This record gives sequence, structure tokens and C-alpha cells, in this order.
Amino acid sequence: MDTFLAENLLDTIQRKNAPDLFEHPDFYGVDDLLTPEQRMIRQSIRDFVKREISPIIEDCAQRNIFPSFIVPKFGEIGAFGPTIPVEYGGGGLDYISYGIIMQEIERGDSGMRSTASVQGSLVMYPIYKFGTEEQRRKYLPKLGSGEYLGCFGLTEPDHGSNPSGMTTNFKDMGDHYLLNGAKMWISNAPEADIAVVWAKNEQGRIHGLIVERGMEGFSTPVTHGKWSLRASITGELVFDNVKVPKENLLPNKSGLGAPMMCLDSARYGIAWGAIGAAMDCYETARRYAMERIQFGKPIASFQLVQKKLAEMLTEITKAQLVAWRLGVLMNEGKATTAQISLAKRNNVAMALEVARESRQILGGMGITGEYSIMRHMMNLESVVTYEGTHDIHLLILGKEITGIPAFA
Ligand code: TGC
Ligand code: FAD
Repeated sequence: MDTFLAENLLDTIQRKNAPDLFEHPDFYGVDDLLTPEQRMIRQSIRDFVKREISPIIEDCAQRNIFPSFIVPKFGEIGAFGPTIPVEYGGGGLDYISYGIIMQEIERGDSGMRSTASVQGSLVMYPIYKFGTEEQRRKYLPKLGSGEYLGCFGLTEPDHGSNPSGMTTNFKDMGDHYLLNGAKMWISNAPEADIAVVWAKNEQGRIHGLIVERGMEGFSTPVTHGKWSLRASITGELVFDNVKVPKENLLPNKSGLGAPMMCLDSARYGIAWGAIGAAMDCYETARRYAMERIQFGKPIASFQLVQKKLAEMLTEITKAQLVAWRLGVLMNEGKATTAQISLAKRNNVAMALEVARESRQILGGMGITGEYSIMRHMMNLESVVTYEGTHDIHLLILGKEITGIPAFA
């Protein structure tokens, strides 16, 4: 990324003066289930979010600015590819540590977590898992450090929930592949140095290709007008007879299963991330309710407000336990796609509900950028849609339970 541009951008962003006082709710002592190393990671990412993200994120979201200068900083703190081995530029950590990192970043903002989870789970992971040794050495250290930003192109204008219908395709031209088609709704795309793109070959088999910025015929127009994830940049990937070198094909897995494996990893991270957004909303609402006086008393003294707080804490606690247990299964290599769907679906819906209830507790103040809740709430409308919609995850569970796919 251009350092001069990044510094100029930083100069224009208004920093919030109010300190970020966040402390996480831990009603069932989930902390006791973490190792000292995992707690240390949590603290260091939390400190980073308080120092680098909380002061600027509201202005970025209000003005629809992607704070790209955070990308190399994410690299420094190990937010990119936490489970990728250290020798390839990852963190060499376990899946619970990865989850905690996503939780803490999304506590700051879902868009910032998107940047990190796309880079780690959707770009570094497929290159590590399905790429050649040369591809790993060429791209992973630069992605891990944040020198490169990557994106993941699966969704198309006419194929969202049903990616197997994709029409983006490549032809074997002897000394290169010729790529044509378009992807839509791609996080990071307009600023990405490389894209991992899923396309069909002449036999209709899906493969991953690494497409680099600057290749002739490749463009990444920005998606404008979002009311959600406004501090994350989204765009299209357009391929007009792009000549892709043959060495850019990811050779070690083909078929829809390859991108689906990447999604398993990213959806797992989202299951943790959503808890971060929910905890931030809950804590904000709890503090506000203790201070806000109506009818001569703090609003926290009214039963209806206590009901909201009690239900929010209950749901956050359940989500924490689901995420932790799923992390154990991930570490043991036993987690199934359906288990990941349950956690992604439950925890994101929980976070959205907590955001809506918290917003109510703040009354009119809840709709302003003075507090983080409305931003989280709008962000979560994307989170509940991407990486498989709420209903698609229900159908994945339905298929697991009955053995009958109800997708088509
Ligand atoms: P289906 O027939 O079930 O499977 C087709 C082939 O894929 C294999 N497979 C898997 N393999 C490994 N791991 C998994 N999790 C797998 N899931 C499926 C399967 O075994 C089969 O293999 P084979 O060899 O028999 O052919 O596929 P389907 O076409 O019926 O679709 C199933 C469905 C609807 C569940 C799936 O397409 C789906 O999950 N759709 C949702 C799409 C989605 O999640 N898109 C996400 C785009 S990326 C994104 O949103 C990033 S946002 C990032 C951010 O900003 O944070
Ligand atoms: P559709 O598939 O058209 O679905 C519309 C509605 O129909 C939904 O409610 C859905 O649940 C329902 N529906 C569809 N099929 C069925 C069915 N069989 N049964 C019942 N209901 C059904 N994609 C990427 O590849 N890379 C990215 O980086 C990326 N980033 C994103 C960032 C943002 C901000 C957003 C909003 C999306 C992003 N996506 C990305 C795309 C995302 O994964 C898709 O939006 C999502 O998979 C849904 O696809 P769709 O929007 O085309 O909706």
C-alpha cells in the first residue's frame, strides 16, 4: 500500500476523544477455559482495537472510508492467517486463538473483522491448502505482513447462495489461461493486490486462480451506497479476457468443495466475531442504563430494561459456550460444516438481536454515532447475509438432520 496516501488519509480522519472503556461480560467464567496464551492474545488485540480502531472507526463508517493504513498494522499484530504456520507468514496459533482475535476485532467493527477474515481464511488459507510450494512462498508472507491485501471472488451477480451455478470461466490457451466473467460483492476488492477467484474450466469443474492487480482486462469497480460495513471496502471483480499465467492455478483441490472449505474457516471466525459486536452493544447499553435518569431513577432500575439486559447476557453467554466448544472441535479436526453453520447462524442472529435491544435502551441517543450500537447493528445486516445467509445455514442444518437437501 502507498505509504504517502495512507498517511494523508489518516490526517483527514477525526479521532474520537472519549476513551474506550470496554470490559467483556463473562458470566460463566469462559475465561477460565482459555489458556494463559489465549488470554494474553485477547488482551493484546483488545489493546490494539482500543488504541487504533475505536478512535477512528465511527468517522470512517460515517464517511464511508476504508482505513487501509490499518492493514499493515493488522499484519504486525498477527491478525492475518493466525492458524497458518509461522514459516509462511501466519501466526501458527490454534483455532480458539483465531476466534478470539476475530471477536476482539469485531468488537471494534465488523468491517475491520471482514478485512482480517477475508485475508486469513479466504486468501491465505486456499493458497496454503491448495497452492504449490512456490505459490505459498511467493504470496503468503506478503499477505501475512499486510504488504499485500487479498480478496476472495466466489459470488456472482446471478449466483449468490448457489455458487455452483457460477458462469465465470477460463479456457486453456496452451501457455496461459483466458479468464472471463464477473464477481460481485467482494470485500477488499477495490484495494486488493491479488484475488483468489473461483471459475469453471472448459469441463465445468471449479478451480481457484490467483489474479493479480495490473493484469490486462482485470478491473475492480467499487460498490457504492452501502448502509452497512461502511468502513470496509466492497467491489466487483471484472475479467475481460484476462491472461492468467498457468502457474497461478491452485492445483491441489478442485470442485465446489475447495471454496467451501475456505468458507468453513471464515464462518467459524464469524461465529466468534459476532460475539464481539454483541458484547460491545450489551456493555454500552448496560453502562448507559446505569447512568441515564428518567422518572427520577436510573433506567436500569426498571424491570423492562432489566429484562432486556438479562436476556442479552443469557444469549451472549450461550454463544460464548458454543464458540468455545466449536473451537475445541476445530483444534481436534472434528468440526463439521453443519456444526459451523449452527454457530455462525446462531451467534450472528444473537448479535443482531442484542444490537436492536441495546439500541432501544439508548433511546434517541442509540441512533447517533456517539455510541457504537447503530453501526454494529447496520454492519450485522451484512454479516447475517454473507458467508451463507441465515436461511442457507438453516438448510445446511436441515440437510444434516434429515439427509435431504432442500436447496433446490
Ligand atoms: P453440495 O452438493 O452440498 O456440495 C457440492 C460439493 O462441494 C462439497 N462440499 C464441501 N466440501 C468440503 N467442505 C465443505 N464445507 C463442503 N460443502 C460442500 C460437497 O461434498 C460436494 O462435493 P462433490 O465432490 O460431491 O461434488 O453443494 P450445493 O451446490 O447443493 O450447495 C450447497 C450450499 C447451498 C449449502 C452451498 O452452496 C452454500 O453454502 N451456499 C452459500 C454460499 C456462500 O456462503 N457464499 C459465501 C461467499 S464468500 C463471502 O460471503 C465472504 S464475506 C467475507 C467477509 O467480508 O467477511
Ligand atoms: P441470494 O442468493 O439471491 O438470496 C436472496 C434471499 O433468498 C436470501 O434471503 C436467501 O436466504 C434466500 N434464498 C436463496 N436460495 C434459497 C433457498 N434455496 N431456499 C430458501 N431461501 C433461499 N461474496 C464473496 O464471494 N466474497 C466476498 O468477499 C463477499 N463479501 C461480501 C460483503 C458484503 C458486504 C456482502 C453484503 C456480501 C458479500 N459477499 C461476498 C456475497 C455474499 O456471500 C452473498 O451476498 C450471499 O451469499 C447471498 O447471496 P445473494 O446476495 O446473491 O442473495
